[in-house]
Amino acid sequence: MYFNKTHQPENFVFNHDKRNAPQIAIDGKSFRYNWKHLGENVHRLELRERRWPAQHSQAELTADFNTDEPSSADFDPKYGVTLNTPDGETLLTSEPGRVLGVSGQSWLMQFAFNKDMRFYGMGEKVLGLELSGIHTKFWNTDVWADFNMMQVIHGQPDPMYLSIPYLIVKRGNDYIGILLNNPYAAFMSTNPRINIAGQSDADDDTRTRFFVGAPDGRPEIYFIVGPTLADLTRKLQRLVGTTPLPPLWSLGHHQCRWGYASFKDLDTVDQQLRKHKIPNDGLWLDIDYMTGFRVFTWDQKHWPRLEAQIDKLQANGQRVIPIIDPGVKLDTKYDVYKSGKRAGVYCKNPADTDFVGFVWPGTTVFPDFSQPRTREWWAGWIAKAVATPGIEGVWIDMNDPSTGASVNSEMLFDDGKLPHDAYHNQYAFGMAKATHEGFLKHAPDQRPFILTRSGYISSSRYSAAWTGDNYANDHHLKTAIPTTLNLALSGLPFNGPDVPGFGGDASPELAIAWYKAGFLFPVLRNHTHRGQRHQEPYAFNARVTRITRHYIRLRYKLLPYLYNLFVQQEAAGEAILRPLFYDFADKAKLPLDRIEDQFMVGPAIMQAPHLESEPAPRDIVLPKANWYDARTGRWIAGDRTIKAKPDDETTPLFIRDGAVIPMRPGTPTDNHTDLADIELHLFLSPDFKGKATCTYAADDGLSYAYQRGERTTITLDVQRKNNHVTVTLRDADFAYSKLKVRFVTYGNKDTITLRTDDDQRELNLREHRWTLTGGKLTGLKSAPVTLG
Ligand code: NBV
Repeated sequence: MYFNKTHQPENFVFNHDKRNAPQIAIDGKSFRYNWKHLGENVHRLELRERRWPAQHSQAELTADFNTDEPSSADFDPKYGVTLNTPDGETLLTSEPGRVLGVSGQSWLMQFAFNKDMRFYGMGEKVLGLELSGIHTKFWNTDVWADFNMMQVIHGQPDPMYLSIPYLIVKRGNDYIGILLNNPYAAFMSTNPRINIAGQSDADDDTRTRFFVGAPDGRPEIYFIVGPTLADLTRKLQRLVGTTPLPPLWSLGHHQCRWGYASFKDLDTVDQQLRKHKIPNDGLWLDIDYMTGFRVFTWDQKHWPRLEAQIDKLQANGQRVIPIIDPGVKLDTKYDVYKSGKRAGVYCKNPADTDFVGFVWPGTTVFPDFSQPRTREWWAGWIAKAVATPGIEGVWIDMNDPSTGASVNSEMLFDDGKLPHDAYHNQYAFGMAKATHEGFLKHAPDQRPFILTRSGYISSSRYSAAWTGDNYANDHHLKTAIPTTLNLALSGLPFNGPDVPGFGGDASPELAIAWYKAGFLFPVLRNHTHRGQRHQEPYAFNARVTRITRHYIRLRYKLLPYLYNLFVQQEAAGEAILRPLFYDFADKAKLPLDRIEDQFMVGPAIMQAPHLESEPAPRDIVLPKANWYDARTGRWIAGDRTIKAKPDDETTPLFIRDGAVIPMRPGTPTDNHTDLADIELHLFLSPDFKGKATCTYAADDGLSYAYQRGERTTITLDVQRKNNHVTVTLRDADFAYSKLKVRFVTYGNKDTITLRTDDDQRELNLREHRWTLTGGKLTGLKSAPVTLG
């Protein structure tokens, strides 16, 4: 397949219908259409015609929107779509006379382009944050196998492992989203210049349009009017499925390496991490643990006494997370192969035998996850594999699917009836869903952690994603931020890159820069290619150990905050990492629309890291607010750009005025986080007016008991008047447990009154010094108060 050529409207025939026509007519064929307002300004357009007999997408969409909220959009066969703001301002229209085009099995919709449009989303792309002027495909690749290594290391390979055909169009501070529920190699073009062999000076007469489409598959398109980016993201997330609350331990630091060859290696990592008091939650096993790379086997020779060994690690607080590849070795003596053969679960080829590819174990067959019976069979093997105590998560790889030297077009689905292209992009989604089923089969009340390489629309329901095989260089460090942000805006917030780069050797400076930039990414996993230098946080030198440890500890200190962002994600679809224009209005005076080296972690924290291994001074845009500069402990005014100089220990990190941030007490040196034992940091500047509100939830961090009501939730209103801070507790429910809380405030003469329903008391405050990003901060801290 060509990755850099896409369908062009010039080769399509378009409809020319009258207003209100009951059907769309193209080239003598009649297309039935259905335009439906699903509620809350979310709309679905479906087209039916004989050439697309069935819907092949298995994405799990939930159209659970409030239909009382009016729509500000419309569809008509002559004029196509019109998407307005709720106030009636037009944001998007189809291009007149070019509403819908078809060309054989392919279809596309074309829209009028306006210069003020900005584009985002598109799932996993390494093309930067703002996506104007590109044409791109949605086709899961195995990046290192499908692209030239120079492009992998220094360039922008496209498409990547994970496909979500979703486009965000921004106009000023209004946003719309277009989601194609289509598993084929969908395509999008955001008004690129004509480009011939990399030269872009051809006569350019096409730049009035942008379009989206697919080479096959029944058209089903969702049009969402934000109006804000936060509204839009919440709606998309509810449509495709929010991320189920993950186990708390999955949000910790994880240590991986392709090449850990025995339990001795894992013990060494565990000992080193404990020796250096670096909190860590997961020790990851790459393919080295299997017998001849056969999935669902353990190499007893190099990994003897499995249960006892994992038990020992578990006693030290570590969880072991093995890799699982989908390919099953074609070996008639191998149980897994034999049972799959008996159950008839493998993909077929056109010759009606099992499709064979070449992966780690050699000749390999592939479970056909499009089939419920295959998922059931797979879930059975997963349930067995994770029955070993201490295994509460797995890592699913090579599910693009990667088939080595075999062309994957010959890998068919649904007993050979479904062409490869109809399921390719969904393969990892089916694998994650089946893996999830397996976990629940074994332990129905335990939240599993599944990390996937590839994915599709709705992958959020079953797995987190890491962004695949990156490289230890400045280029990959820089692209990691826009990639994770666009993934979050596309409905997959639980993601992150390999830190400090999978391929190549990170220099000590680069490792520090990666940790400073990535320590609050939703997934934080240190991973390295076999044969490269060891890149564990303690493996460089004392300076790297000290600095990376500081940031890992800071992540653990902020875990109650991070966890609560996930609570909000599950409940309302709120993004976790997000670009600045998610929380702040974009203004001509201080444009935010292309800032891809700064990001918000939830609504309260902004990072602006130095993204080089030789850090250089940089500009930081401070959106309109007061900001607490965590390096100096001073409040500074926003709505301007400031200069920042790099220094060894610190990273630019700012807290927004009015933030109430739940944290772990003290300096975490291990991974024992108790969500019911916290500090609440009240970041209220002397100028703070009004009321800050914070809702905090605590539960066991492990099971589904919270869904049965076993959760503690409090809401606090916080006000400041000069040096006096009043904290009012309301809407409290202590169904999980009481809360032990210490309050921290940042004015050095502050007093705090705590009001609850039946009590009002002044808190005793003592000076509190601590380190946030390297600089020493001084605040006032109360003794623990028990709520509930
Ligand atoms: O299993 C080996 C690697 C793994 O470490 C990596 O994280 C995956 O993305 N795997 C790919 C297979 C081969 C990589 C060249």
